[in-house]
Amino acid sequence: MATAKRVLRCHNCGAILQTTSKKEVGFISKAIVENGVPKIPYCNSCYEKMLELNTSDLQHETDKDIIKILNDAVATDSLIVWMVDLFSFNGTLNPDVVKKVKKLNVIVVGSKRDLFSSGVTDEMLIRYLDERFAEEGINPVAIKLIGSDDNTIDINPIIQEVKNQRKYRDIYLIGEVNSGKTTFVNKFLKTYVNKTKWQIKTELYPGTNSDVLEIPLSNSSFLYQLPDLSNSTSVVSKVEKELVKQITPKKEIVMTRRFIGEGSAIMVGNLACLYVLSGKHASIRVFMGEKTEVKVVANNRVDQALEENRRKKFCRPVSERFLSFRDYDLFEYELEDDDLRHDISVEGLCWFSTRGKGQKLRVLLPKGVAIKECLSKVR
Ligand SMILES: Nc1nc2c(ncn2[C@@H]2O[C@H](COP(=O)(O)OP(=O)(O)OP(=O)(O)O)[C@@H](O)[C@H]2O)c(=O)[nH]1
Ligand SMILES: [Mg+2]
Repeated sequence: MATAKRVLRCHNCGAILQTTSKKEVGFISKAIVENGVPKIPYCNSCYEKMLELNTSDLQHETDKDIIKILNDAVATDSLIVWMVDLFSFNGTLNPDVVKKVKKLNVIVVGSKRDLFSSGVTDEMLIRYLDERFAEEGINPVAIKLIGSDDNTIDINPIIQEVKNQRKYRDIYLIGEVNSGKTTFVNKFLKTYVNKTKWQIKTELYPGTNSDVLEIPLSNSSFLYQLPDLSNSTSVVSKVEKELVKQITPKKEIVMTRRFIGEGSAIMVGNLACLYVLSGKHASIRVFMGEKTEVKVVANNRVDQALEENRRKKFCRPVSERFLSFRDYDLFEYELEDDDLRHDISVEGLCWFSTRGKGQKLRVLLPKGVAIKECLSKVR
């Protein structure tokens, strides 16, 4: 009597699994079968596609011109002023730029301080910036904050700090799109008096195709404002223009709380979602722009809820660019049980904050967007 042998199908495409022909459907490597077929088996072709689904290039795009210009900054041991937008910055710095400026004196300026409530102290934000830059091997010589894009803010303390640190050297001002460089320079120019033989001008930087603003500081030193660093890992670079307006806070950053536990998830429009995979009920704070909305759904309904939200727009912002789960990446974190407040930040959109109790969390976000877990910005 013959015994029955189980015939296995690929869990994804349903093809009958076979080890004989790579060209035919359902091919699975002999080695995998010999090591014991996985409980949920996939043919090689589906398996590779799945791997692609969950990985995407998180590299910042780096403009070659910026690197060329920074080579000059290195050669002349110049002072770097690095502006970061305190709302969207989540600690992911462009590694090529980091590598260049590491050996130089760097002053970090956090812009848009005015978007944080009065309960958030300068010390908290400065400590946050210090920790994020230190992680990348940069120990800033000073960290300053700047807020408000009207003219009420006094930037003299920053100018004084820059003067102290400069010691007759050139200054290179760098920062991502919208980090506040122009606003800062315009304020600086309000009280600037040109006592040099040079003019302020915007010119193609030698050997590049990039315009650089040059402000003479003495007859032999300049402030150079570089072109924008790429924000290719920010939600801002992935969504439609109108949506950028929606997610960028104009007023004080909103903090909303949801008390959720295992099996629940918080959607932020269709641009991010935090799932609680395991852990007790806990308060999760979401910090975001005033037009951004959140909604709690069951973990196992997230894909469906995203699909419904695209049609009904019950939780904004909704981008038309993300049509299915294939357009998102997933990351998981197991927080330490340290009772400290941790942030999981989605660059350019929001950050989730909760106390570390050893809970397991999963985050869904548009492919290529940078995510980072660290101790909280607002503690
Ligand atoms: N609330 C607030 N908004 C600011 C501040 N600084 C700049 N902004 C706003 O942020 C946006 C970008 O500022 P810019 O100064 O143009 O930034 P940039 O780095 O020169 O950016 P691009 O040249 O556009 O790449 C503008 O809408 C400003 O009004 C600030 O301190 N607080
Ligand atoms: Mg500008």
